[in-house]
Amino acid sequence: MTDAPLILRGVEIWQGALDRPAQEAMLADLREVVRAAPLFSPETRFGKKMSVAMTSAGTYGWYSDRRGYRYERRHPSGVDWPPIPESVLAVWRARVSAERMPDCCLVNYYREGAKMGLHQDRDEADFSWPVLSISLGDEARFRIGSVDRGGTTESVWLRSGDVCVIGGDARLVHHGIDKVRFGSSTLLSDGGRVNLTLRVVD
Ligand code: MD3
Ligand code: FE
Repeated sequence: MTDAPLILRGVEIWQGALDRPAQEAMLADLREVVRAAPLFSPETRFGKKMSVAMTSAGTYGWYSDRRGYRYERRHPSGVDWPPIPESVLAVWRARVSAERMPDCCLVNYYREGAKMGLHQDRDEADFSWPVLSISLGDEARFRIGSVDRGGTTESVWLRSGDVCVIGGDARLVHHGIDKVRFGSSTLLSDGGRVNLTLRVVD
């Protein structure tokens, strides 16, 4: 990789980092993950179901219910989360570190109309590790604010194969997904968007 990333409020966006064959191979690996640990839509602590469906791979999975947001060692069905696919770990190794692997790969699935409100990712123990995100399928408008609540925001469209690295001063910025242009990509035959976030949790 010789080209430089787009940088928006400290978030590194590597557009087109994964070519189509790499995206297809990763999606095939993710189908195995979803077979072992089916997608579910968690409830927020306000008792409202999220529009995004999700599951995880790795030692920890992200989970939410009326008791709040947290990492859990098992899928709600009681099974361990499946291992993070090698195709996904390879992206982390290339872009973040070969010294320490992530212990959570959150898989977000956006059906038609799904979105994610502005929030911070702060359930992890050590914010010195960046979060790495991989977008697959339909394009989505990603919004970035600042570390403090309120203030201005900026947005950028994330497309299939884009990789974001969020570290340093950007690690605690507010961010969200406004909307997905449903059916804009041919990667998923039924449409929709998959986003992976890789994190070091503890
Ligand atoms: C900026 N997911 O799962 S990925 C999430 O596209 C999440 O599904 C979005 O936000 C999605 O928590 C955005 C890009 C991203 C991921 C983590 C971040 C941006 C971030 C952490 C801090 C700041
Ligand atoms: Fe987030």
